[in-house]
Amino acid sequence: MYLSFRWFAEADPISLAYIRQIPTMEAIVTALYDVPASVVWDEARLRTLKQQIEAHDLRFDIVESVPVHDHIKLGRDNRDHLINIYCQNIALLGRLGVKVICYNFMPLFDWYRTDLELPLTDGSTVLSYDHQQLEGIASPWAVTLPAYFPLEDNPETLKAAYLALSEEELRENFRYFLERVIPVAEASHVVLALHPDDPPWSIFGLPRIVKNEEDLARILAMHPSHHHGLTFCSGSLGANPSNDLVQIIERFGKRIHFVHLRNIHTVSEKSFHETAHPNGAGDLDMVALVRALHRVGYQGAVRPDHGRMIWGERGKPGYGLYDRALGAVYLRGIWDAITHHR
Ligand code: DNO
Repeated sequence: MYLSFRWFAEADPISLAYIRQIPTMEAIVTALYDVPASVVWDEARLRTLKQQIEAHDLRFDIVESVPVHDHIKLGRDNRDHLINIYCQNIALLGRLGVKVICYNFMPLFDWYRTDLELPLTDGSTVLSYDHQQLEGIASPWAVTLPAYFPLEDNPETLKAAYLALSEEELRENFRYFLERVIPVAEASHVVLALHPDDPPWSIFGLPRIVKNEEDLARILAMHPSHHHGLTFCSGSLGANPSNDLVQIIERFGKRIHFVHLRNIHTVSEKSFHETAHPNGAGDLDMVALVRALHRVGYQGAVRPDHGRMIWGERGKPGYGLYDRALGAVYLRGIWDAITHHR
């Protein structure tokens, strides 16, 4: 594995110079976050981004995400046009040397939390999710999380359309998308890495199709190409304690193209909060996950996913510098302990 770090470019209070100082950090994970899903990305802007990253001796080889337009997920009549734009973005990123595109197929919302600043007893704050609280939320759009792309439709209209869509229909719309983008990914030497649903269950009554091992198996069976793969995200899948994360890594290892590692603590059913990365800080066994990744021969990027806000840092919820840097070094330490032979 090698280390990578998510950076929100000009919208990020953290500088590349600081990220560079995290020991053994190799790559930046980013995107053009202000561009809606119906638009082909600007090549000049991407080239500038790449130069900036490389000027700090880091690589620009992972994009997270290229957003999938809601009309594609809904299977609307204009989907071929929008898929074509998606294909143009894949080809463009491939030309720029990007190797991995992380994306998701979650209706309307990307990830979701009900509290962005839950205080822990150590004085830090974390992101948390409580399903009961979610059900009482008057406006789902009151919570703004990092990495949401601009919506191009009225959200209530979209929500109503999704509520009428079954999981089976959403899955078929995913298959339709996949059959058209995978050949382009192959020709562009880019692998696509589908991110699981976060949290891994239906929210606001919307269908979700990437929640557990069975979903992942179905999805991978839709297309045999190596370019159709997964982002393994411990915090997303791990929020459902019946997901066996080690088993998921072992079963789908060859199709895992990108890894997000973070820890969480489950408070009660469908209620959890994030924690620092190490074993013991949360319920997930990070050491077992890294060992499993090593066993399946994983060679791609790992990024320390969300961290706590510590040491007085202010910034994007979950995406501060300090705790993610601690997480990075911890994960790297586990990897070294497994792989280092004198
Ligand atoms: C949250 C992230 C997600 C992820 C997308 C991938 O922190 O893990 O926003 O980037 O779901 O498309």
